[in-house]
Amino acid sequence: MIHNMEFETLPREALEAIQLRRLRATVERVNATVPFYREKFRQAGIVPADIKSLKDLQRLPFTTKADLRDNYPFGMFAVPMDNVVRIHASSGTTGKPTVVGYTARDIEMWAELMARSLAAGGASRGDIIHNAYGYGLFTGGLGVHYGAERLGASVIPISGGNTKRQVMIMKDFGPTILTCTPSYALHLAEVATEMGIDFKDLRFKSGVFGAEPWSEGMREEIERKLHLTAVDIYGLSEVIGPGVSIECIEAKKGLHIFEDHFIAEVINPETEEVLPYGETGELVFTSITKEAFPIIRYRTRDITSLNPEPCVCGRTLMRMNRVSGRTDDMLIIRGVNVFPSQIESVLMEIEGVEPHYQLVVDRVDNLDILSVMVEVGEGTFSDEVRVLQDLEKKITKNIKEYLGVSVKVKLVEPKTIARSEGKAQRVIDNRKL
Ligand code: DLL
Repeated sequence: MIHNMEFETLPREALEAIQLRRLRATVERVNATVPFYREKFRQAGIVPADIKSLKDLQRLPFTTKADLRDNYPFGMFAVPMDNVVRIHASSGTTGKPTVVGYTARDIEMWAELMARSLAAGGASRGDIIHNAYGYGLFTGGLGVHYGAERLGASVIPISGGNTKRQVMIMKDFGPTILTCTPSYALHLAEVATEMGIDFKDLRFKSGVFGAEPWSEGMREEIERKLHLTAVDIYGLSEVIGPGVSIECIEAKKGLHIFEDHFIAEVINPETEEVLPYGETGELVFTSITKEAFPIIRYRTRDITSLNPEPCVCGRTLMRMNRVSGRTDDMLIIRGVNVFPSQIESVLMEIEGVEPHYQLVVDRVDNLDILSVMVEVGEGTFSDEVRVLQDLEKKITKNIKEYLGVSVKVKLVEPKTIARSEGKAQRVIDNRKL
């Protein structure tokens, strides 16, 4: 269902007029209130009045994660702390977290976008939302929570972890919508099975899964094991949190970007040139309505492409394709670029393999060696050694064939790869140690 009929179905021209007006106001405001942007604009020789068309966005400098670190914790805020009602932070793998702030109006806007997202994912008033995204500094839990309330649905603020208890509550409360990371969804299914509970007997209709990359094959696996329709939700703390874009349940083909609040571009990460629709590169976002933490041309490091074609659902909002990985996740194995999600796609095609895997990267004599640890099903594991050896060979061969890279495949026993309650750790990189 379309939550905001007016803004989600605007004709392009009307949408662009709104974008330009909001972009100009944002640039004006950050120039006046955030020393970092004022200085960046000065260095680029740009004044806010130079932004006369949407194309002029390309004249503005990019903002990077390093810029946010340099201004840690509150240096990028565009309002006095008196007006900040919420703070979130994203942990990241190294160093200090990235800190973001929200005014009361930002929270309102975010709740509206999350209500739109949940509606696109099949939720409405009367639904019970089992929200297993983590509550805390992470934006997932509270983001979904406010959206669910805005929609008028009932929300179970279960957060992540304590999985057995989650399953009991699912059985007793009869939630109809599941929200969590795709990896945790699979873990929930696994624990339910151990407890003798079949998702077939639960009431779930759909799940809104995101916060980490996942493949089409993983979607099929989740839909089969959890007996629900799985949609992809995308977002990042720096832009707002979850609710930047979402698949519609009607098409499940690309994520509609809430363009009345965020302008998306895709660039070549090396040359920084803006790429035409359809071409794959790094996603860049500019927020055009946020008050406390506006962001100009933020380089997300996420890799995708944009699709402006109309969608069957009736939304006119442009779609981005599923994020296949991050520029900083890319492994270069003997000269070949590989993303963990590509390995996942190959694994998911193979019979007998479970959706639990981990990639280990080592550097030996200046060469990156990639080991793929993957779990096999109980049935397969009890088979003869020869069967396992054949499976191992098959995986190695398929990865070589599809991705052009030689890897070491190691089959491991069921349930030996650590399960995640939030974002799964798919890569163990021993090169930095
Ligand atoms: O993960 C916000 C979120 C919460 C999104 C709940 C969806 C659901 P961060 O912790 O700041 O925010 O991490 C943002 O996670 O730049 C992507 O690399 C990755 N990511 C988020 N959603 C997806 C997705 C939240 N659907 C970073 N597919 C982003 C692939 C995703 N990657």
